[in-house]
Order: sequence, then structure tokens, then C-alpha cells
Amino acid sequence: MIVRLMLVLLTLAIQTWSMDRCALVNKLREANLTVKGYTVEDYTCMAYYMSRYDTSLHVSRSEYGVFQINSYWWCYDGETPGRKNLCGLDCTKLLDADIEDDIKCLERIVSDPNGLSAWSDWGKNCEGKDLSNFTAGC
Ligand SMILES: [Ca+2]
Repeated sequence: MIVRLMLVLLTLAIQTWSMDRCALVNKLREANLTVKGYTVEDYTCMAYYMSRYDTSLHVSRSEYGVFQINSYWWCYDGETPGRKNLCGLDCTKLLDADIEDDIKCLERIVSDPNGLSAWSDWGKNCEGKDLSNFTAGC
């Protein structure tokens, strides 16, 4: 009985993970980004390590959403003068459930010389690794 319950809980946990992950994967596929040869797996891996696919994540004061985009350069948070807002977005738009604008901003960021290396977690955990699990089953 306990084993069966644990199996049910485990299955639920895996399904939740899969749904969120595949929703992101499908949005990234639709966006069809073609910057510097980065793949959907690269972006999905980065998002996993940055936010665990939480589109509303805003724990660090200056980082927003599923890709943890920084407010100094990329979006407008109404604070600190001199911020650049290079994505032309209000930062709160990076915390809603619609990630199309987040992906557009992501495309703008990786177009800069640093590319995905702007996210140190991508370099640490994703770069040069087999990332096929991140899109598996989607
Ligand atoms: Ca958004």
C-alpha cells in the first residue's frame, strides 16, 4: 500500500516536471531562435538551472522569471536610474505566464558577444554536455 502510494506520488512529480518542461520546449521550438548555433536544449538547460522553469521567480531583486533576466541591462523596473532596458520591456512582463516576450528578450541577450555565457550556470552545467534529456518526450 505504501509502495503504491509512493509510486503514485512519484508519477505525479514526474508529470508535473514534464508538463512544465515541455511547455517551455515547445515555446522555444515555435520561436525558432537561430543565434550562434544554440539549441532548444541549451536554453531549456539554462532555464532549468536558473529557475527550475518557474516563470514567476523573482528572489534576487534584479533577476526576473524563467530565464532570470537582469533588470540592470534588459528590462525596466522603475528603480535605479541609468538602467538600460535593452529589451524594451517592463520587468513584470518577465514574471507572467506568457513567455513569448521572455524568449524575445533571451534572443536579444544571446545576440550579444557573451551569448549564453552571460548565464554562468549555463557554462557550469550545460555547455558541451549531452542535453538530450531536456527535450526528451516533448
Ligand atoms: Ca512574459
